[in-house]
Amino acid sequence: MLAIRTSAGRRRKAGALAAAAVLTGLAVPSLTAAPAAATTHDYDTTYYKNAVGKTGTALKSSLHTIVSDQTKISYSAVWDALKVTDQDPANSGNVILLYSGVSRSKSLNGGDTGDWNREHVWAKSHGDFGTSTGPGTDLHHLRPEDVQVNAVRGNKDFDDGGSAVSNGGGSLTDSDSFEPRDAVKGDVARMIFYMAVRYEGGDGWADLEVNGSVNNGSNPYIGKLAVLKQWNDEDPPDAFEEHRNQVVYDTYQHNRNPFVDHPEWVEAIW
Ligand SMILES: [Ca+2]
Ligand SMILES: [Ca+2]
Ligand SMILES: [Ca+2]
Repeated sequence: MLAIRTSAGRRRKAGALAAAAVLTGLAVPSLTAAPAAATTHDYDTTYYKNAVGKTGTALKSSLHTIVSDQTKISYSAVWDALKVTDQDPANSGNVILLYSGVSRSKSLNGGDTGDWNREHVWAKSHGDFGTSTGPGTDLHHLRPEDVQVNAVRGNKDFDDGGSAVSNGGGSLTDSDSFEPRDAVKGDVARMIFYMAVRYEGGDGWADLEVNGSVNNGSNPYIGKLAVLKQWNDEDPPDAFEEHRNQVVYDTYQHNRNPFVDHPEWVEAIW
């Protein structure tokens, strides 16, 4: 079986068609735009032992149990954590801002124009969880973002379309939705799917779920499901996203985003 090993130890099995093409000397079809292929991962026999082989609600339930075993951090501790998880690989003094793609000094965290702040990719009003320790401080969906771009995203749901966001790196928005730049579309989708699995109505928090709507308001939902699934396929995990997942696991929360390790589990559940 052909396998391509990625930076974080993920192995992607190439399809039979690609294998046959290699054997006969034909061009190998691109795999990048196809739905996420089945993968194996270094954590399959340990962390994901009870989830591997399951699908649907059984997989979702198993992953919920696995990722709910975590360390939680305070909202003030999120500042310093983001300076590590989202450090610019090319400049250790900077972080990469999620939607704008800008590299900005770690020291410019704050609330003024030109600063970066803590973006809740799962907008905290959707389920009204605020910033007390819990979903509002979960690093798996918190990213540095420019203060003004963050304000433009606000609490909008995710969907394709709109006009360009000023300094948004190619992100688009309209009255009821936000479309991140292409390079982080999959990151955003996998963060949303993580939150839907991690928060199932226990611990006093709302049951967060993905639906097909925009204008979800303060309901504990974020849309649109079909668009987020497409973004997961179009933008597979890269080295930055995989490294970030590992740092959150090793250093802060000791839980993983399963959809960064196994993007095909999105389709297996939804
Ligand atoms: Ca819209
Ligand atoms: Ca990406
Ligand atoms: Ca849920």
